[in-house]
This record gives sequence, C-alpha cells and structure tokens, in this order.
Amino acid sequence: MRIVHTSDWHLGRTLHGADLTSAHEAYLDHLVDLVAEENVDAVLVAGDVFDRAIPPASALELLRDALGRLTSRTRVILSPGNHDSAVRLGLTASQLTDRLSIRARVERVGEPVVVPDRDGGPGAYVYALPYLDPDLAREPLADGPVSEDAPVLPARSHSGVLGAAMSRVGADLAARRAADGARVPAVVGAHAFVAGGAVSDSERDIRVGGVDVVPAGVLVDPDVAARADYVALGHLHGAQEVRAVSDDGTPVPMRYSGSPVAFSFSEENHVKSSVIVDLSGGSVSARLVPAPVVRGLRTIEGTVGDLLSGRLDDAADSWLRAIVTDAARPERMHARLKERFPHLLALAHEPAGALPRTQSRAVTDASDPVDVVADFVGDAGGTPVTPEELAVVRDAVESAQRRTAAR
Ligand SMILES: [Mn+2]
Repeated sequence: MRIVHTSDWHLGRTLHGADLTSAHEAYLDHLVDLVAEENVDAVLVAGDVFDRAIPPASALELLRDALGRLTSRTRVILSPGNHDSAVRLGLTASQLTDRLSIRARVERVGEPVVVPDRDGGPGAYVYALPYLDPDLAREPLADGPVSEDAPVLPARSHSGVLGAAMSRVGADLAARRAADGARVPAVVGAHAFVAGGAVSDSERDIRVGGVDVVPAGVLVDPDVAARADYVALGHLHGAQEVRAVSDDGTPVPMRYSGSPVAFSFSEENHVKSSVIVDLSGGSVSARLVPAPVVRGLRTIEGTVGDLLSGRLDDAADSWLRAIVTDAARPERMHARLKERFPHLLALAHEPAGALPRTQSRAVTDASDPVDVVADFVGDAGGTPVTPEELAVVRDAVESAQRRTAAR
C-alpha cells in the first residue's frame, strides 16, 4: 500500500497580498504526476484544503480541477482543518464516488475509508479525522446519551476530543483486524497541534483557553491490535517528524507533511514536500518528495545603499522581505527598492543599534501624551528623540489638544 500524505494546501491564500495561484497550480500538477509515477493507492489530505471557510471561486475551481485529475488515477481522502468549513467541504460527500472520500462529520470518526488492495480485499484502513473543535465535537463524541445527571462528555480540550475520537478508532480497528485474521495496515489522519511540533507564522490559532497542545501519546493506542501504523498530521506548516513511542516502547511513525507552499517569511528555509508512505504488514517507511518552488522566499538586510549596490541582485526573482538598517529612515525607501526588486512584499526599517524594543512602556490614562508620542517617534526612528524633535512633538500634541477642547 502506498499513500501520499499531504496537508495545509490553503487554496485561496495570498502572501502579503501576492497571488499564490501559480504556486498552488504547480504543486497540484506535481501531485498528479507523482501519483501516476509512483503508483500511489491513495492521497490523504490532512486538513486545511482551503484557506477560509468560504473560499473564493478560483480556489474552488483549483480543487475541482485537481480532484478530477487525481481521482482518474487514484483515491483521494480529504478532511477539513481549522480553516475549512466542515459543512461546506463535506457538502457533496454523500454524492461522491468511491474514489473520493470527504470525511467531515465528527459522528463518523470511527469509520475508516477502506483502500482496497489489488485483489479487492482491504489494503489499508484510513481514519481521516476532521479538525475537532473542543466545543463542537464534545457532544457527538460523548459515550452514550448525554444527560445532566450522567455527564459523559470528553474534556473540553483538544486532547479530550481527540482522545475520544481515538478510542472509537481503536475499537473499530481492533474489531476489523480480528475479523480479517490478518494485520491490515492503518493510517490515522488528524489536524491538531501535537506536542513537540515547531510552529511558523502562518498557522492561525488552534487554541481554546490555552489548552491547545495534544500529547503525541493520545494518538497511540496502548493495544497494538488497535494501533495505527502511521499518523498523518496536518496543521503545522513545516514538515517534521513527531516523536511518539508506545507504552511497550515501539516508536510510532508520526509526522507533519507541512504545507506544500510557503505562506510566511518564517518559512523561507523550509523544504516543502509531500510524504510517500509505504505500508505492508506491520512495517512502514516514509520518504519526502520535494514540492516545486515557483518563486522562493528570501529576506535581505542592510542599508538601502548596500541593498542597491548590486550585491543582492540575485534576489530579484524571489518574493522578498527587506530589512533596512540605515540609522535614519531613508527617503523613498520603498519605491527605490521596489524598482530593483519587483517582488518585494514586506519592508521594515530597523536601524542598526536601535533601542531595544523591549523598552516599550504600557500606556495608561495617566500617561502624558507627549511622552507616548515621543516614545513612538524614538522607536520608529530607532534613536531617542532629540530636544528639537521633542519640541515639535510637544507643539503638535498641544495644538491637537487645543482643537479638541475648542469643539
Ligand atoms: Mn494550516
């Protein structure tokens, strides 16, 4: 059984206002080729297919086109992440063919997609869990009838609801394996922040009252018969393995595929990829296939003179973030840099030797507005205000106060 694990496509997302459609198209073309070249039995997308609950029409069209091409070659299993609307993503689920499964309903977490082997028997069980919101998923995951006298709701936390979902998965899997008489490999897909993962700037919030992290052990069933052979995670955008060891000491392969496209400058050194997972009997191997890069991301730093000296001209084809370090804010900084670097997306003036930002003070009702503005001017300019600048600030604040008072 060969499964491609991917996640966090975020179709419809932009990068500092720049359109990422061509990057998404390149990845989806690559995925279609990969599926054909590698004889892939199924593609599992572990959440965040779209960037938002109501995706733009162009993002819907990208998905429609990609699913058409993928399902002519393999099976596709999608589940919603925290950015998707489970209802909308799952809307057409009941009309789908056996080659496309959208697993959006919390009530069905204990029911796998069965990927058939070459002889038509069960080749792999894929439990694609949708993103489980602690508030919304508690009742559907309760054990037995819910009443005020006998509360049997899982804890209101990500660990609580994911744990409840995993006990359904474990019970179902153990029963199937007992009936099969052979160990059919199983994969669990989940969209969560699992302990030990490194974050980027582009994942928005899976957090409720600070209880957002799920210990990896929640995804590992203590009973080996009920245990998945691979856990395909979505949510974090950097590809990474998560260390997970069962009670009996067996390591359980668990990883984030990461997003196929970089969505923030904090990801400029990521190698974006998909995971090819091979499962047979109880053995698992995973390898990463790099995703195409349409335009790299890069941060350049220096004085405007330095940035325009020609030294960094090889950066002109990248999406750029520039950090300008001149002591005083240079004139026409953005226009001059944009002329040389047409894909400049983010610009910050951070003077070398500037005041440490940690010196900022809390503003209260009692703060003198002149001090507040002077602090801001000093912080933005990178040096403390001079007496002359302070006089200008004082004039401006007092003049504004006089006008307000005159109203
Ligand atoms: Mn995401």
